[in-house]
Amino acid sequence: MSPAPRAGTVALVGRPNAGKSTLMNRLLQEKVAIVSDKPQTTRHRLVGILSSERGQVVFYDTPGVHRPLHRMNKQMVHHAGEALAEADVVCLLVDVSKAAGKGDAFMLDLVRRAAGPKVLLLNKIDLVSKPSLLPRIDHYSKAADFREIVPISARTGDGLERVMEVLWELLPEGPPLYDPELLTIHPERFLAAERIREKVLELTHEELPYSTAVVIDRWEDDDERGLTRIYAQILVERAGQKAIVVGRQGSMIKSIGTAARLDLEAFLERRVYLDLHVREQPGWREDRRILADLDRNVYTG
Ligand SMILES: Nc1nc2c(ncn2[C@@H]2O[C@H](COP(=O)(O)OP(=O)(O)OP(=O)(O)O)[C@@H](O)[C@H]2O)c(=O)[nH]1
Ligand SMILES: [Mg+2]
Repeated sequence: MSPAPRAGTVALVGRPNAGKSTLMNRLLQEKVAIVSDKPQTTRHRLVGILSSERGQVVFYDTPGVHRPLHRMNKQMVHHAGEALAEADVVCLLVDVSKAAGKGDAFMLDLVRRAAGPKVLLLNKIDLVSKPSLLPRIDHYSKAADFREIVPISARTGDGLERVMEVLWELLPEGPPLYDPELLTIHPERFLAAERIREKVLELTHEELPYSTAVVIDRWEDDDERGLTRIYAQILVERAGQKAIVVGRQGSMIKSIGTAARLDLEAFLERRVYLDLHVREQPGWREDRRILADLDRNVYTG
């Protein structure tokens, strides 16, 4: 007899850049969350749904926990805290290629307070030697009550079978929470805006990745021509930032636009006309209304 199906929520939490979004995408075998080499990429609680004959795992990919300096960042950290408190199982991801610091101690403290079972995922083992993991494992096994400590590489897939095994064992028995056909609950518009933001993150540096947001203004499906027209704005905070995103004779915005359009065409499986406009919006990261608008798009189309 096959075991009773299981279903529940799993929060992926950790410091910025630990590899949470990479891990969720890898486990889902689909790109739901955008990924970048800059910290603070994920800004909301993202839902990724994995359904199989064993049941359903609903992943919460969360913003990396950091010391928030803007209203937006406070919200980010709040989203992570909420996911942590609500999930059936908490997975703490740690980047083992970096030395543990104060931020890690703070993160451990948050995780320790979660009620449900906790699992520690030591990520990026492709970057370090195996023996160097041993003192880390020893440290964390004393620091919190982890049901399991699994060394993984979200990039290569190393250790992920074990992760799934552990999660299935820890999740409660029960029916699926969502339609098993669903991969995520986020509307296409939000996922498209994120993909555009991913290209901004990829192609810009310094403070720009932190101070940009993407807003979709208009979305027109032209079924006759098999084309979707997307009009989007890239918000920046200052005139100098706008100049960088636009680039010399528009070269940067053109590169962002081309990369984003190709990605959107593959994602939407149709031709895309993408119109990008850079808008200076001083202090948007503090602006309640703008933040609320950005937030709303995450869950409703
Ligand atoms: N070498 C290596 N790189 C990894 C691995 N997992 C993630 N990365 C890289 O680490 C960087 C951060 O990955 P993300 O998945 O965006 O990290 P995150 O934890 O979601 O980050 P935030 O959303 O900013 O909190 C990216 O450049 C990834 O390609 C891994 O196992 N090995
Ligand atoms: Mg992320």
